Amino acid sequence: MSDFAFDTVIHGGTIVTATDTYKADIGIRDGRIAAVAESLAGGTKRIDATGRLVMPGGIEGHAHIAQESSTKIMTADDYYTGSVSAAFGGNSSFIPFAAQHRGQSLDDVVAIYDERAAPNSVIDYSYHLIVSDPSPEVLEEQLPRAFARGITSFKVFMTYDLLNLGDGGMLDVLTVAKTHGALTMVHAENNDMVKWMNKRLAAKGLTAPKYHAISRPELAEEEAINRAVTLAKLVDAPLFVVHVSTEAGAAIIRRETQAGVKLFAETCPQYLALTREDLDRPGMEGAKFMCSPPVRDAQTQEALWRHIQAGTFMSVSSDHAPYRYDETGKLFNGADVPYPKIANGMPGIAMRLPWLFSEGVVKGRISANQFVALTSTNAAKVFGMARKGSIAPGFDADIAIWDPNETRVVSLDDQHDNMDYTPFEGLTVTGWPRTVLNRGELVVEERELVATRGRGRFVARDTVDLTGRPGYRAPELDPARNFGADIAP
Ligand code: DUC
Ligand code: ZN
Ligand code: ZN
Repeated sequence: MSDFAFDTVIHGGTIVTATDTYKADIGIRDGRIAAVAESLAGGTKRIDATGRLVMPGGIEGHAHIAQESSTKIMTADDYYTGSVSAAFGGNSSFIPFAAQHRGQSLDDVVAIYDERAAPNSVIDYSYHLIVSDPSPEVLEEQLPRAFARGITSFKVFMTYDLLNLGDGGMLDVLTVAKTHGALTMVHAENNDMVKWMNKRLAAKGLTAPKYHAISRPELAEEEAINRAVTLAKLVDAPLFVVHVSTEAGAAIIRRETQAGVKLFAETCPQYLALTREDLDRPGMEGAKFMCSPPVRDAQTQEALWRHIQAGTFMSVSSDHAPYRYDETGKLFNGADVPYPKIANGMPGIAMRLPWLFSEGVVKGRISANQFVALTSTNAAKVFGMARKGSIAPGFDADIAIWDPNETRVVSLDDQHDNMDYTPFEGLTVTGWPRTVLNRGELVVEERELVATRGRGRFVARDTVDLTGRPGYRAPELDPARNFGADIAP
């Protein structure tokens, strides 16, 4: 191979993957990594990465972009601002949700999100579906069609009246997912516990935003995670528990993963960075920190860090759910409404990686390799993006070049989203991505956006990789036990 065969050479940097840290150059041709070697000459473009860390671009596995909530409040970010913000935060691809509202066909949902994403995204994208209406047509025809198109994961809810599927609905969708090699993601909070808490709080007039954090008890998450995992075990289907916010929930994930259950889970920076005291602000300001499940306390933060260190979580995702602090978002239903009428969610897609690098790697809680696994490599594997998430010949040239020493105080200007606040405002963060490539093309160059709108491509994803996860056989559904009832999915 000629030295001059590369479109781009990144030279002089320190490569960090999920397993290794070493000095080498990277040669890129036709959007892929063509060579990794001690020294590479040539390249139509040469990028000097001296003193920098060269890591796989982040893969954001949990974001709400151009998505209406079940009560019809639209997120502030569309696929342009959402992808731009993601890229400034070191991500080279993302997988937002495409949400079904009851009565809608999944074919229509996918078509709507294609229209929203394709002309706008500056980075590669895919979707997780949100399934709220598992009718026979959805289960038997529409979901399999979506899987065949490479949308191989979907989220279901155990809470919210307009989304909650009930245990029977969960079993139905888990079974379809298992049959097609797809992955069910779950928002696990006990709906009736939350409604009961809401009723008690309302009766006493306790409706300020800070009571949101009280209304969704830790036990509601613990109970629902336990139930979701048990339902998945019954049908031996893979399950991904999103936004785990409690020590007890994480402990269930750890125990059942060790037992071989086909289980995956994530937590999010807000559960490590914020506490319920952040909701206790004058007037409605606490609404900015409302998300579900809610942020908890310092003891929980410590416990979640220990679970990150021990490998309980396969990823740390942003759960970017941007609702502005105005009448389009948080104050959609009025400037002085009870907390159940305020949209749940906060922005953070640009902060996920810098915050985790600073609090995790710089402060010595996790290695840089663990950081890469948690922010890119594991998501690529579990969500079926075979060509992404690492730096090696044959992989897409999805690369983030970081200055590990740059220290800045977080401000709204750094977010490049369509928001009017960031919950991370004022935090001091060390280590920032400066340049991001996606399939070899520069998206952000030295903190300047250089990508054109709509350059990102849809990624058709593979089925979930369950290597090393033997699963669980319920005796009553085990043909080998010969109970004479052959009904196992
Ligand atoms: N669940 C999410 O994943 N994000 C925002 C709100 C919610 O309930
Ligand atoms: Zn959720
Ligand atoms: Zn979410």
